[in-house]
Amino acid sequence: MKYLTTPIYYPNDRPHIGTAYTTLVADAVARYFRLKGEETFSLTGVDEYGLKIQKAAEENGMEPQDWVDHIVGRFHEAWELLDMGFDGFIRTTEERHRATVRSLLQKMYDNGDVYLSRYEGPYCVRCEAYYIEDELVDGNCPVHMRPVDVHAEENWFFALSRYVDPLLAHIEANPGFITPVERRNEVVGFLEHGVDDISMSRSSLTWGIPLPWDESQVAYVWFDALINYVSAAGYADDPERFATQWPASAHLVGKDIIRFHAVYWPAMLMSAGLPLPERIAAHGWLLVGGTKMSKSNATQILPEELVETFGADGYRYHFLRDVSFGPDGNFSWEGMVDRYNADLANDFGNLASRVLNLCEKFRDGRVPAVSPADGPEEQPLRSAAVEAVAAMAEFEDFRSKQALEGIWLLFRASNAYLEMTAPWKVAKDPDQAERLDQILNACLEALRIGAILVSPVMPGAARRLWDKLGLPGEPDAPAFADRCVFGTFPETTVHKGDALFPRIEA
Ligand code: ME8
Repeated sequence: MKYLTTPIYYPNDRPHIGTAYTTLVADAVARYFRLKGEETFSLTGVDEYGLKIQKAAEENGMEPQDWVDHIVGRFHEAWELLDMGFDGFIRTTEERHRATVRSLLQKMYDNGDVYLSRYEGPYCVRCEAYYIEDELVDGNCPVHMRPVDVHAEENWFFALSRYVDPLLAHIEANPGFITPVERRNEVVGFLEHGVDDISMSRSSLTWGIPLPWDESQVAYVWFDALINYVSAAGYADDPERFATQWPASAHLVGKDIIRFHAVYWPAMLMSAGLPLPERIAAHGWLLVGGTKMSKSNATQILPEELVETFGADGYRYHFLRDVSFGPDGNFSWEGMVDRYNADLANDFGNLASRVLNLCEKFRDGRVPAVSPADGPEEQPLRSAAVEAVAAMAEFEDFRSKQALEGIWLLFRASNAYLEMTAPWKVAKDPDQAERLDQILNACLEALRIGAILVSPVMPGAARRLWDKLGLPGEPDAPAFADRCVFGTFPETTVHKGDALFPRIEA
């Protein structure tokens, strides 16, 4: 079973294109695994406790529970708008999560890894994280570059330092545990530098999950949030599913939260006696005008602003094609328009309209199921189909850009094939009727394969093209490799209809 997760986002505001990026990669990769025929569970959700949310509620004059109940709808709306097909959505205020958190924390306590101590130090509420003085930049939080608070409390501490050696050993033995390698090195460096035990509870806060052994304190929000991955896999409410679903195949996260996922979380799991996730895959930041796109800055862009112009498929294509998973990526409106027009309106959309137009014009939309020729003209098309199918494996490593580059070889080869075989000329010669059928059949077959291959990235466009091709069933049915062998396109009634991707004027 493939189990993929996104971070659970803070519902202190609505989702922006940065939040949507991780969610999108997870959704596309989960769709890829389903298309491959693997049993898959994809998870997203919201992180509803903690000081940050309590403050957001106060600022809006609401009780925290009312606030999160109100704002969670924005996440559902955004994910629906972007055609995200998640199997699970978790809210940390759910009972299944509360029960799981209490059970896991109790295990850590019983294991002798938890003790009472006094904490005093800098705290960034936006990060919901403690820092040590050395990490501050001019006294500011290194992520948000804003002043930190000083927190002083008697708290429960987790003996994180005990897990440094086992963790380093695990990272050493499992080179794919933290990717990409830059993040792995960062984590190893952090661990080797010496790690302090960390406070895992709050006495001054009520908006959280009470510790089972000391109800006067609530769990520090990260000690509750990380456990969502286990709660959503059925730990408390569906042990049978939990047995097949845990450990997760991959936690997808932004690089801002790598330490929580690659240090705290595995240590917590070791302490609670649960297996570790197979992989923590971190991506870079989405930058707008060179700075990190975030909830608090003025450059915030919301998905709906882009979907209005580019549609959900255009949105999904752009971010999956242009932002590599790993390094930071820059967003620009101009770049998005150029990419859309070049790849979607031209290469893909235009190909579909030209082919469907020829089928309507010369064959009334019904092309006989003649087996496509296998001559020198067809060779590049056939090899491109094989390469495009092979490129799908790039999704295994979240390399959607490389997968899409591979798929585009097929569309480019199809366009070249059209130019070379010039069916509009062939149609003028009645003696060449069968050759025309062969050419059109080959083009339709390329489109059929293309529709299947783009379905993880553009489920809507894949479906629309499938309907235009008059094909039965679904483009995203399982076992794509078998379904993408270049063969004979069946005799269906095809129709051109509206453009798949209308051109956008800059
Ligand atoms: O950190 N570029 O929630 P959060 C790319 N609740 N990705 C971005 C981004 C950007 N500019 N801005 C945000 C939390 N993200 C915790 C997580 S998990 C147990 C708890 C994405 O709402 C990226 O995935 O601040 C980042 O890690 C996440 O949003 C942070 O979301």
